[in-house]
Amino acid sequence: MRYVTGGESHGPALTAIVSGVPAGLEISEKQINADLARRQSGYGRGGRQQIERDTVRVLSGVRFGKTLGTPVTLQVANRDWENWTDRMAVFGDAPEDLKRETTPRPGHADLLGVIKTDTDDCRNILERASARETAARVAASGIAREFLASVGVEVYSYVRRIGSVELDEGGKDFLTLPYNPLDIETSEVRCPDEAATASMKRAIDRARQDRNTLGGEFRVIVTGLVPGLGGYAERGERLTALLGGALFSIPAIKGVEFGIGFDVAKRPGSDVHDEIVCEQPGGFTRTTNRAGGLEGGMTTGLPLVITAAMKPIPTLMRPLKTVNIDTLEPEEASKERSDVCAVPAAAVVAEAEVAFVLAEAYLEKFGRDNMTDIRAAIKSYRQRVKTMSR
Ligand code: EPS
Repeated sequence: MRYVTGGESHGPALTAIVSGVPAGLEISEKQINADLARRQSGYGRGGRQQIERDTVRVLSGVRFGKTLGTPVTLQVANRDWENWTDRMAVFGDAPEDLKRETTPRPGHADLLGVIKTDTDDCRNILERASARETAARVAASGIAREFLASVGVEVYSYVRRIGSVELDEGGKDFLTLPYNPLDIETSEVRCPDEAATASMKRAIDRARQDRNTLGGEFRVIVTGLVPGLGGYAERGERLTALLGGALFSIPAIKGVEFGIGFDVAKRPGSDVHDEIVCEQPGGFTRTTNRAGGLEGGMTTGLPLVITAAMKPIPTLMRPLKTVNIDTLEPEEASKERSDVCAVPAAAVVAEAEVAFVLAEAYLEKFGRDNMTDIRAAIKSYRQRVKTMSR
């Protein structure tokens, strides 16, 4: 299963085409819209989210609510487009009074995009480098999520840090989902703890007053996976690499850790690896989940635990110094309407990316044509794994 997206932030729409989708998978527009709404939410978002009401339109690949096994085309309209029809016109000349963006923001793709594409307007870059594109990713991954749900896999995310405010997670073993999903979904920053939520919101308020921005950390947790997804034999099948790559493809993601993450470098081997036991019924499992559900590039069957760090958004209301690309004189970087903090939204986008990689890993292992054969293959594999451990 693969996807490609098209669309500018202030163009008419964002589009995603998902190919390699098996036939017979039930798709719910409502579910995709719920994920789109989760991506739009979060304390610290900017004015754009007041304009948009992201909803999906499915244009191909689905009939009577089920996939046909053909490419699925999904579209999310940009409501803001109507305010940009002249400045973002697809054809015709630029308006006489068009104000080009000539002061690239440090930390954004502006400057290097201008150099790379030989343009004199940072808008040509920022329209696509904008995290608005992630709405198309979330829509596309709706297909992957439906697939995973239909084989018993659930994908969650929560925020564990905003700036210097960290959720105290002492004592969590990650052998199961450590929080109640409702506590996550009802927090304005996707943090399952009320006191931490309040502190994070205060930190965002302070950053806004200071005309600054904040990054943070979030976790994605996936439950219900079969062991042995991915592979150890080829670089392109190691899930650690595929998941890491997918997460690093999200704008502003600067770090990804699995399980105890960088702590592996500090601890002795006996405090890093997870001892193997065989339970009846159930089969092979582990007493700890420090590896975060991946060993040798494959799933262990325990929850997948991934932590990612997001940098603060580079659009600052108290801008950093830059150089004007017309005059080559020092100037302040451009100020665009933007978010103070988008960590909760990035967590939802990360769920989407992780879901896509895992859905593809299932299809690689269990076949791609139709849901009946795939479900049968998973059932028989689960049975074999159980029998092996008797
Ligand atoms: C975003 C839409 C954008 C930004 C933000 C994310 O809308 P606008 O540029 O019209 O305000 O709010 O984009 C960025 C953070 C960025 O760096 O470009 C969205 O829908 O997620």
